[in-house]
Amino acid sequence: MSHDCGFDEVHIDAVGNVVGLYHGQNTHAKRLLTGSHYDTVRNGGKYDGRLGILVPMACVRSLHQAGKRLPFTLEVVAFAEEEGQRYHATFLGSGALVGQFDLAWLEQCDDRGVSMLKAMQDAGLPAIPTAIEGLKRDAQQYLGFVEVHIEQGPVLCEMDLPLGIVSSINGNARYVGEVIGMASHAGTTPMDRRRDASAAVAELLLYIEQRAASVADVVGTVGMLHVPSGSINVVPGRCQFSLDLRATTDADRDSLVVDVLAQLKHICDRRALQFTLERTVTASAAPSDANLQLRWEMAVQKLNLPLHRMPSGAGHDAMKLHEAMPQAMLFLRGGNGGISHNPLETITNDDAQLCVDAFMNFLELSS
Ligand code: HGY
Ligand code: MN
Ligand code: MN
Repeated sequence: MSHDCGFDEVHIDAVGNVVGLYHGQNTHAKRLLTGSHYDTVRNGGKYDGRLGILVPMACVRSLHQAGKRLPFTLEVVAFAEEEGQRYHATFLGSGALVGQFDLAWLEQCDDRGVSMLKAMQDAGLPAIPTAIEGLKRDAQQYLGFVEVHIEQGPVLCEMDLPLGIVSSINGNARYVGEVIGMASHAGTTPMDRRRDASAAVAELLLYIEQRAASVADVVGTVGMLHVPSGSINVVPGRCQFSLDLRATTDADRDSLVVDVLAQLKHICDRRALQFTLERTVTASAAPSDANLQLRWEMAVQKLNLPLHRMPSGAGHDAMKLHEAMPQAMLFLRGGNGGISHNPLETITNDDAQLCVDAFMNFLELSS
């Protein structure tokens, strides 16, 4: 994001978000906020997040080259951290814009013992509470937030559609936990005398798989499993794990959470094990704003493309901005069957161009 791309102002904010402003005809006019995240999951793809930064940048460049100004200022934000990989601070960048940066996060240490505070300072960020709290946007100054994102699933690919209209973003609850049993000799401990922590987590994982599969659009994932200082010939006395539980409604999400936590307790009681559990993410389901969604639909129809409305199984920065202002998203088809959070994530140039064209239509329809 730079001045030669056409932005009038560009800066890095107190938490590492990169913010670009393309002034409107009247600098006192309301702003339209857009953007996405530039961080990725470990061993992720190239387009998750970044597409939603590069597409509005391409629009700014076209507007600048044409000497065209919109009736509103376009504010493009590249969010510093959405995935919550290094620290348990999901939606860190977008959360700061809605006043939800938890200052306690600064004390969190990563797996090398580096605190978030030090990591921010090493990156040249002020990392001081007043600067961070000052990032909160006044929602009254905004028309809303729009985000372009790859679908990260197979739907548009299988329907052979380049663009999709997001109707709602699924609600999400995440936990990190540990089951504690007793390490013992793998050769001499009889099967009925073990307090095997990893067997308990395995039992929970299979429960989650069948419980989630029993309700439409509900998903549950144990993405991280770790036996600390495990050995091939030792019954695991500890097993760390994560939970990622999602549904299209908060009610379905919460019902899944209740069942999974009850099953965890039941398994540990039966096996005479203990467990710890920390909730790290609670993100409410985020229905799209009807007016902004309609404008996306009109923008896509202007390209003579069919409309397909769909929920988002993935979480996005838009669900954070949803807590402060109207939001709506546009999906772009992913290649390779829509695989994502994987280096095989891919898009085509033609589809990317359609996405830019749809965004330009959206801006014109908003003018
Ligand atoms: O996990 C998600 O849904 C997103 O990639 N943060
Ligand atoms: Mn992601
Ligand atoms: Mn993403």
